[in-house]
Amino acid sequence: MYIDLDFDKKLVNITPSSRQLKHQQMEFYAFVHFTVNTFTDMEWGDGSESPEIFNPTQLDCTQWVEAVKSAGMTGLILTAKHHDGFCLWPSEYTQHSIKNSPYKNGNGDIVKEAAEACRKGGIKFGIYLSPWDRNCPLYGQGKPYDDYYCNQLTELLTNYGELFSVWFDGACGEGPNGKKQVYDWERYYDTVRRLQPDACISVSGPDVRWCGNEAGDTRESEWSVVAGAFPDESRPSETDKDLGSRDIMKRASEMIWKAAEVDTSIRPGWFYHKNENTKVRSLKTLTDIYYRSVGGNCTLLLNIPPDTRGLFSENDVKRLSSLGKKLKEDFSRCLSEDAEFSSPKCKEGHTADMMKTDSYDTYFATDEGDNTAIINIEFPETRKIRMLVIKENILFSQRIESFTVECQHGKGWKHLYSGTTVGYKKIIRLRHTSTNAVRITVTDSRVNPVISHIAVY
Ligand code: FUL
Repeated sequence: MYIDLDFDKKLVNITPSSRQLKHQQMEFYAFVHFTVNTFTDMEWGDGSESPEIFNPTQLDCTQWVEAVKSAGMTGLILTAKHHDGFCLWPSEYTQHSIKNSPYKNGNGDIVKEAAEACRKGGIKFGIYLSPWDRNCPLYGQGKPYDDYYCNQLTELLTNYGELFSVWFDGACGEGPNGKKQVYDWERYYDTVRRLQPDACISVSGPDVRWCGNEAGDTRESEWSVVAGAFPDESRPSETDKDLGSRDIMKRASEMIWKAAEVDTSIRPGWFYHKNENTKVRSLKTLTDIYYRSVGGNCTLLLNIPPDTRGLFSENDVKRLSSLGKKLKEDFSRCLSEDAEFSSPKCKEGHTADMMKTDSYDTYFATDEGDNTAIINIEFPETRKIRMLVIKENILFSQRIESFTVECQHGKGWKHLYSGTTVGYKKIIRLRHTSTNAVRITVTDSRVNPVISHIAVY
């Protein structure tokens, strides 16, 4: 295979910012969709809903946080305002908010309650603020609406502590006057950077990329090094299969780091609908989504919608805790801790045993330009293996293009898996196999592979 080493070197120059790295390490976190839609049984409100209908009678953000934590999630993003324009906090800039609702006689602030519950529960907090506002009369008028939007952003970015994500939805429909707004994204980004420099600006923003669907589907090859710009009309769409292969990147005029986030709901809708109480996704489906996303170089943003009481529904709560239990069990016994890691070749000081610890401080690598590697993991006795975790040291970019996994079988080796990208984390579920040893062969990588961790379960 002909490899252009100079070009590969350009690719591996692209690495995550510290905010992007922290975000990726969160792995799995929650989305909470809550607004007037919860009370009208709709997915999108049109902005004409009366604030009077918003009346959660038993709202308890601690219940949300406990449920989210039981699944192993590390953060929560709340829809402070969805397309209907209704604000879950008492914004100074509109009457279309919680302050004109019966909730706490107009004295409530659900953004505050959620932020505090997250902080107390030890998870991170983020906000979704829909740029599309179907209630605001200024929408579609250009600067006056951007002023309004930035004022609201400022309220959210200054009054609720540290945020890990500011989630911008690209949806841009008509406002109450039939006009569409041209969003001043650069101004929105500047506002976030100024007031919350550690927050990632997600989806319609520079830091975190939409995975391209809302079903929980993932790509086989997910690259975090993608094109920022193309010189011509050949730009792939964000739903395309290939966003980061060498062929695609050769056409790019700018290269950036932007890892994918899989956003999907635990139910068919983003908002609560009573008739979906029996349609909560099964444990198997959720587990599959988890393994394909978190174990496929993506983060996972799973939505759980509170009901009209302001609580997560019983079925959702049960499902989250079973998911957490299942994931804990799956990773309860590491089989490679006392195994012997070896490799026929490595860069000086970066031997195979350095992959035993899950840390970027120690890592395995081969010499620059040597883009293949063989890693042997020998157990003290025959073990039944079910799962393999591989993590690249992404401080050195994402490099692995293809690899295989085999296990020792009699005197030879039996093929178990062939894969493409690894990135932040690859989880490979293997058919239960009894073996003495596992062999991982990196068959192609950019410049040379740099792997921080491998574990067998
Ligand atoms: C979409 C919205 O239209 C949906 O209602 C939901 O909020 C989803 C996460 O993003 O663009």
